[in-house]
Amino acid sequence: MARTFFIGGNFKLNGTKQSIKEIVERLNEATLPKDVEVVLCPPAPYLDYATNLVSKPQVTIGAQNAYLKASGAFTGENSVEQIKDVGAKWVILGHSERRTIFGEDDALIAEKTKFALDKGLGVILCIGETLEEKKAGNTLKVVEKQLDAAIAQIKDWTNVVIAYEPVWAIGTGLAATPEDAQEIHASIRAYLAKKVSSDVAEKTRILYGGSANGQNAHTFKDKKDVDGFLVGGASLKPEFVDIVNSRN
Ligand code: G2H
Repeated sequence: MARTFFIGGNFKLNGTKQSIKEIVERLNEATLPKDVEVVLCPPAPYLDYATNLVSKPQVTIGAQNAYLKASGAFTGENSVEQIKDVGAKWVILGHSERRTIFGEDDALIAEKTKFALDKGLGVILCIGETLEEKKAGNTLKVVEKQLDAAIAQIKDWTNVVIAYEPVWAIGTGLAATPEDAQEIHASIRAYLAKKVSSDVAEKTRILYGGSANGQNAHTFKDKKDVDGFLVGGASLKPEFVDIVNSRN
């Protein structure tokens, strides 16, 4: 079964109205493959603005985080309902920066995932090991534990995309090799088959994230379990278009 190539652009805490306009307009004007799904994730203040700028059907907007309450006394948070209200379709959950800087654990991320899916947002669920965990040979143990929490909460996987992002590769310029990424992605897919179902394993997109860029994206082209990328730094640059086109 062919899984639609998926490219997420995680702007993190970067961007202004001007720079976000330039990124979206670059995509609006580019020739993109029809069978690609692009999700741009600007900081929350720009979700509405970005939603109104996109003109291509294969490009939508996503948030970088969402809380698990619809409304109320939760200063500083953004709700799934508000994210949907401004036209965004996706949310990134479980990014390593949320886990390490903001102390989000597997249980909270799983709960947020369930909440967002129940309300109709797609979820880009991030998992990945640290350098210490990799060196100790614990990569699979770590990602399986992260997945276990989500598996316990997710009933319908249709709107879930998994992003495998080794923490040691994030923002370092040191991407995993295509061979290593393929091996981990295949293991993640096998784990989904074992713990959820072979159908979900077959259909769920597994993205690679961690220093993906315009130079290296095409080297993952023939890796059958790499279904796209979650791109950070390079999503702010013109080379993002090359990543979107990297399967051509
Ligand atoms: C990993 C990735 C995007 P970068 O965080 O989620 O960022 O491509 O800058 O490593």
